[in-house]
Amino acid sequence: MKKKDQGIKLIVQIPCKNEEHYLPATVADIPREIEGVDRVEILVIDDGSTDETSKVAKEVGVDHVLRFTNNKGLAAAFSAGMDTCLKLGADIIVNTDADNQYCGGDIPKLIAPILNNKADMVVGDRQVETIPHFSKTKILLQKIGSMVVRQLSGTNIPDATSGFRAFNKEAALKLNVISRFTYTLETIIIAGKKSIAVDSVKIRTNSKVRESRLFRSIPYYIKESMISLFKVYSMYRPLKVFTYLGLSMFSFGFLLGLRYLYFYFIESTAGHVQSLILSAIFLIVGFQICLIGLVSDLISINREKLEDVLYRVKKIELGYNNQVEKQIDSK
Ligand SMILES: Nc1nc2c(ncn2[C@@H]2O[C@H](COP(=O)(O)OP(=O)(O)O)[C@@H](O)[C@H]2O)c(=O)[nH]1
Ligand SMILES: [Mg+2]
Repeated sequence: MKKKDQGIKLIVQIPCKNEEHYLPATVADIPREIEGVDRVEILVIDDGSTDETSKVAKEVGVDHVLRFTNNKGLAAAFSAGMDTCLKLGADIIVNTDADNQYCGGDIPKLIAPILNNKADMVVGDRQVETIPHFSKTKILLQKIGSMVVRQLSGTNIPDATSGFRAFNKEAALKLNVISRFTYTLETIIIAGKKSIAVDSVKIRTNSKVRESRLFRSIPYYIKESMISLFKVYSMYRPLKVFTYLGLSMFSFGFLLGLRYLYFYFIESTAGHVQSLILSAIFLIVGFQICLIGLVSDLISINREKLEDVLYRVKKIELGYNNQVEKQIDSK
């Protein structure tokens, strides 16, 4: 546990799966002395690598290695890393990729808004359109993805899939990730919904050393991203999601019903029973989906309370409960 007089501690976490070849360059690129920070440490999360990632990490001077016995996925590794950083007494956590995609020299720029108390979470903006090795399709997908995330989260982040990020303790305590595939989109939505102050700074990227493992194929990437977005958004705004869905079905059924009544009373033509049945089905199902929305909303209120309890428990566990909140300005 961190002692009070130790100053500001920054931990750079690197989630890794089979990264023995690229990790040394990534670690070498991380500055060990940064203005405004008293100590810089590095944590590698070795997600069940079958190569020598953990050994290499120690050889190149990584301070902490968290090793999983099997592969749990990037989002799980990210969360476990955040937890570990907090336990190691981090005041600021920076996440970066093991393939040296992001320029370590930009870490001071990335953490500046946190040091200046302007943000709780900062996302590095790669300016994807300027990256030479990104295909046109990849750039377009990243742009669309970022736009959707901006809409859903109500934030203004230009590069939502960037893995180069900084968090302060407050943000790290509040972000509970549920996805398995990626934490990038989810954390921005949670930040928006929980009013965590998010900022973005332009950062540089290094040249490509290997193919992306997350962007395995376009359909896979789209599918996983959409599942993650839908799950998280409906978790935080269930009433909205279900009401939109339910009301559109209900409206369709209603219009179909009107059509039946028109034929029955005005035109006095028999038949159209099939459309009446369809109308009834849409009306009933649409109404029930709205009700499911209500129930989900009640459940989500419980989740909010549980998350608040979790936040407080984590603080007690980490020994923060005796520290006066930064925001309180007492005499
Ligand atoms: N923990 C964990 N990390 C992974 C996994 N797959 C990729 N990564 C890490 O995620 C980061 C980004 O992966 P990368 O393949 O470069 O994807 P990119 O961001 O699309 O370039 C790297 O640090 C990888 O080591 C995984 O299954 N588990
Ligand atoms: Mg990469």
